Amino acid sequence: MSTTTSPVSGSRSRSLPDRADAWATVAGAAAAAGALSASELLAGILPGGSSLVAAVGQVVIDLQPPGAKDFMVGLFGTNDKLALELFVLAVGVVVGGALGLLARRRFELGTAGFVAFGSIGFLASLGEPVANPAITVVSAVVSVGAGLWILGWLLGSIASAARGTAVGAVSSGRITRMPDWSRRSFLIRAGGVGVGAVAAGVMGRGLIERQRVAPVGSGPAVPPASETVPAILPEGDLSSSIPGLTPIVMPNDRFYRIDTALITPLVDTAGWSLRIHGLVDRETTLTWEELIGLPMFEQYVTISCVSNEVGGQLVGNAKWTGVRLREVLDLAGVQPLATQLVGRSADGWTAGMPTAWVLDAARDPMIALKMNDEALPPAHGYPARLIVPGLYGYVSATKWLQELELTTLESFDGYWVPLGWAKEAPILTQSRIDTPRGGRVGAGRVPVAGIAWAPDRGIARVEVAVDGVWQEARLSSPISDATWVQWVYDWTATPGQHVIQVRATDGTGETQTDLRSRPAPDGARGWDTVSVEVG
Ligand SMILES: Nc1nc2c(c(=O)[nH]1)N[C@H]1C(S)=C(S)[C@@H](COP(=O)(O)O)O[C@H]1N2
Ligand SMILES: [Mo]
Repeated sequence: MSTTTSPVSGSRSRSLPDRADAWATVAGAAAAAGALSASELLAGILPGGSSLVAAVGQVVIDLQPPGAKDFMVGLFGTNDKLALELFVLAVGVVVGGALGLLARRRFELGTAGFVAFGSIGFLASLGEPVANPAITVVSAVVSVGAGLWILGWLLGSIASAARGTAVGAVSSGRITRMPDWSRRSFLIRAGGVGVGAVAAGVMGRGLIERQRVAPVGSGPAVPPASETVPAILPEGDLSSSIPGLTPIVMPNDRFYRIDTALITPLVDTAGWSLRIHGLVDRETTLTWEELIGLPMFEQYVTISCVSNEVGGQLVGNAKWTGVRLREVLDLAGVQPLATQLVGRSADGWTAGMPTAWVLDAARDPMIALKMNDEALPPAHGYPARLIVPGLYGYVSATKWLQELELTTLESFDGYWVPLGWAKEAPILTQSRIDTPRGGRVGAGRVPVAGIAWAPDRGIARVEVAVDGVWQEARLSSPISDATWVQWVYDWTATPGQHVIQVRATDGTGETQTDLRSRPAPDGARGWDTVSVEVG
């Protein structure tokens, strides 16, 4: 450009690099999105591959950064997982934007950044139990390659537009913008990459989850139980006549799910074994065949998440089939010094519970292999998990079980304990109003109904208050002290605004406190309360 350029056109020509920088940022962000979605798609197509986003997200969960503790407190449900993965994705796209800027100046720098990015994802995926390192390396290389190709392609279109502008600037002395045609074509390309990335990412994640719906065990199937429980008849389930009431047995596909695994671990029964070690007389390892050769029994047990809020849905009742935990522990011989049993999963997660609780003959803790007569769904711990009546899931219900370690209460803390949750956590007595859940109802006879649970003390009584006047509700016949009951109160609703509350009394005679508390550190307290408008 000549030195005679006027100050005005000089300032205009400075706006070109600024715009080109903005476009380079967009190019880098699109390239990062392309790379991440390529990895998602590859992981969906190649079993044993690993999603870069999930791998990095898993590291974030497992590192539990101390500063993020408050954000992390809460036992990973579907929404937390989605939020974390979207966060990782957003960081990836922002870093990609920065790399786009670098790459516009020196493409090697951008390349180095993308390679570093891919390497971090690869290293993160090494911690994933189901990832195959060879497949992961290939998919990381292909993903980074796809990102760099997109970056080069988009930056190339900015560069050619800029060259066109420079020529125009010389000839006309005033064109300082990317011409419309090339800006449009850049935006179409970048937008196309973005749309393609979202589509590939969604499709890839769908394929990944599909791999994990059906059990993959190539070992023999679980034999029928020798000790069975009677089926629940329709007349024993009040939900058949009360719309909105929770069924006695929660179907597997509606059962709540909580765990720290972003991608469901896939465990094959063929290579699976259960190691029982620590303070035992003889360290013992059971293969899948050996485990399913033990006597099999069934029981209904209600499990709950400590993160369940008053009125929340993180509780479920299922028929579990499996072997008695004590029978397995006896094979190894629990030493008297052992005060804690630790369950450890295929993904390294741990739960610690008092041996006094699991060895108490009054209850039947189990290694469950079936849920409602089907092999455990992968999301619920296939092929084997612990079910311990009376304890919250985070201190007991180890899914994808691989190890039982006997130790002392002092010498080990399970996964959630250092994060501020109670070391010992029996399930608190709770009750929930399922219907009406609020809003408007018609006047006249309205069944107020829900469930109540106090595993494994049992439910003695449920009371319902309408506008503060307590009345006893009728209960479904309890399956056992370890399971929830349904309750119904036949209310004659009169026009106006009403407040409905519920409270349960457990088998020891203790009634739920009305003092509300948050779930942390040992479970939420308080009465479920809804307001309804009748008329
Ligand atoms: N391996 C593993 N097992 C786990 C968890 C986990 O994060 N990893 N979460 C526990 C928690 S907090 C609960 S509440 C129950 C939930 O079991 P569900 O998902 O089958 O309902 O699983 C428990 N078992
Ligand atoms: Mo939980």
